[in-house]
Amino acid sequence: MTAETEAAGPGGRAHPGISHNLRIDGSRLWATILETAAFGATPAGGINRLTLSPEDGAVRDWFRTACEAAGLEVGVDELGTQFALRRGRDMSRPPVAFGSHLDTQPTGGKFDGILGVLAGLEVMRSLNDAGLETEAPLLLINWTNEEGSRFAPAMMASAAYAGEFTAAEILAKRDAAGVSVGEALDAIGYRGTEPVGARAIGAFVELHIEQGPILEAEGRTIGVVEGGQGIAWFDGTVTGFESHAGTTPMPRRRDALLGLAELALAVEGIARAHSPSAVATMGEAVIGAPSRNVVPGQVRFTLDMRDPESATLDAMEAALQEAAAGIGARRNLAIDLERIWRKEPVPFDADLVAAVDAAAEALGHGRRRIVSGAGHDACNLAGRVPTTMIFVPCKDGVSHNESESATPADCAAGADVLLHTLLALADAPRA
Ligand code: HGY
Ligand code: MN
Ligand code: MN
Repeated sequence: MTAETEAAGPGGRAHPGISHNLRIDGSRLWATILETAAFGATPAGGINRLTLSPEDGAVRDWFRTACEAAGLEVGVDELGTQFALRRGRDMSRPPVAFGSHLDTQPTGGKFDGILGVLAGLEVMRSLNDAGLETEAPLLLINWTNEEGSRFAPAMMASAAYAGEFTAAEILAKRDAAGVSVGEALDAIGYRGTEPVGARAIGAFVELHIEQGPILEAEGRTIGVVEGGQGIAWFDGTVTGFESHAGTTPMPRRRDALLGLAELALAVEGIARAHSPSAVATMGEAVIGAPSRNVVPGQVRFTLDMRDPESATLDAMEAALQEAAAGIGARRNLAIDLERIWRKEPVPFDADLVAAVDAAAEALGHGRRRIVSGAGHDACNLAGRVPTTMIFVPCKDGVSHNESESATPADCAAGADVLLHTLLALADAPRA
């Protein structure tokens, strides 16, 4: 603990906006961030910890041990999501939940998702140090497969918790190597028995790095997040005709890769046509049976399109289909697109957003309202329980890159705002 522990003590007078003059232990939080970064560490200083990989299994074991050492009751559901419960005075109240994810992208950093889980652990440890018991219980969560890199869609476990998928549908999802979620859970021993969605949650607050440039550019410490933007994911295939690289005249080719190249530029144009809000990314492209001296006959690809407005997403998808049809006709290619996931833009709970704002003000942190460009488990929870998020800056707004970076001070500030938001919610008079 770095400060007085009781609000009413002499010199420990809390700001009117917060109930206790508590602060988390920033150096202990930072130490856990560096310690867990070893699980899947890459030579470039990032983390490659794909969901349900052996590295993910190891960090889950670390997390369970740390939670149990903090006196928390740890449970695991059918999809491997970990729940760590801290009992409250009134166990009839649904817990106030918080957390994020410990899985990463292949070129992940030390903070995306990880900060939210480890700051939650720090909150639990700090409450223990202060001997503070809350009215409502507290629940720290590590959601399975937020990133969606190995298994699609992203945020799948929280989506199942929110009722958007059944557990069976998720367990049957397969990765590029044909391994199912169920098989991968069994391989690391994290297929729990707790039914998905069975655990009550009264509210959910997720701390996360912004993963964008706004807070840093404006010199603000806290993002008071009002919602998440919409996301549409597509799987696609361009089919042409393999032919000899040396003997096939250019006009007679049905080159699938050139078709994809033209579609990629069309997608960029679609996003720019809806600038500055819209974004679109072709993150994967695989030539079927690649060979240096064969004209590509098939390319499989993925596409991620986002915008804060649902109608804009609709317009982008219509423009995409039109562009694909035109390119296919001109180049005599078949371009097949399947939308595999659509996440509507989601507003967060106004009362919880206000609670974050009040905590940030009481703690004296510069802040601004913001909408999340990234998807988060909170965006799924918001459909089922009162939910909000807290952002802190990351260096140059970079994320999903091994150089992802944040400062110890900003991480501690975010964790303090999380702590005091949770105290306000957990000690509020029963609704
Ligand atoms: O894709 C996203 O927005 C998140 O990082 N999974
Ligand atoms: Mn994340
Ligand atoms: Mn991410």
